[in-house]
Amino acid sequence: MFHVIERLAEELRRARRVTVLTGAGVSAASGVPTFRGAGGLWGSFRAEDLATPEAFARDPRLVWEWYEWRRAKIASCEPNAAHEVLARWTIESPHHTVITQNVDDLHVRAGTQRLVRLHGSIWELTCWNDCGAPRWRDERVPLPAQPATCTSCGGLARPAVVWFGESLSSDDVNAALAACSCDVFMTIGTSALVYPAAGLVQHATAKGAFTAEINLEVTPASSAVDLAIQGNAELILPEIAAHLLKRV
Ligand code: BV8
Repeated sequence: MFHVIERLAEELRRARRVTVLTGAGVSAASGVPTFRGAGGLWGSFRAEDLATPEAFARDPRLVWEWYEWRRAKIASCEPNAAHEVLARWTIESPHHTVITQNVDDLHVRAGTQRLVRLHGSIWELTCWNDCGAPRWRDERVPLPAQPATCTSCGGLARPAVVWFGESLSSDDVNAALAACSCDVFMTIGTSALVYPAAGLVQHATAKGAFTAEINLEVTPASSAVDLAIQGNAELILPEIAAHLLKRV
């Protein structure tokens, strides 16, 4: 393990621009269930049943129940060492960017600079009927009304997250693509199954980045990266940070 950590630390020492893509695995140590792991969020539900506009149109109350359950869970979670190291890197260097698929906002709470939240935030809501009201933040758990209502038109409100079959914001996609022009690209704690996020590692490779993965398991990205490290992000990232502090 030592040599892969040292190898990645070496690349990071030499790098000017570093971009990190994170998934649910970086929040696992904080107690936020992952989607597909054991005891994952989707264990008792199927994504198609819940994280889609069709599901919401069919049964907004059920979809809100799932989000309220997740909001309550996430409300009691704190950022872990993985979030802290990544946040520190973005504070120490203006050329470090974090792109996350997570909607738990733990990267925000850790103080991460230059954060691209590809799939939105579970703490933000927007009008289901597109009445024109800008999205708003409401961290109350539970929300005062079920299903939640729009603060502007009083109609149905929805979580301001990107569901399957919905396009991501072009600003976020462009920011993520721009960040792929980097020296080191790391994909951490994601099963690399959901697009377009999962396509970013190929984009970074095409831009000449050294690519690395940190994950507990082998994923479709593992064979595409230059260096695949198997382990816990909350343990490996602090180890890499410690190597970077060592005199070279
Ligand atoms: C789009 C937000 C254009 C909501 C999420 C058919 C119809 C329509 C679309 C498609 C289709 N077929 C394919 C698509 C595209 C689709 C897609 O990719 N589907 C997949 C399933 C094949 N993508 C989309 O629909 C996207 N939009 O393409 O728009 C378009 C428009 C119209 C029609 C077609 C295309 C939108 C995708 C966004 C979906 N929203 N979430 C919410 O969260 O409630 S996705 C959801 O999965 C999460 O956001 C999460 O980010 C994402 C990926 O999951 P992961 O983060 O990777 O988590 P997972 O549990 O899977 O893995 C955790 C990993 O961590 C594991 O590998 C584990 O080993 C590791 N781990 C665990 N602990 C640790 C660890 N690693 C390190 N340390 C640890 N301690």
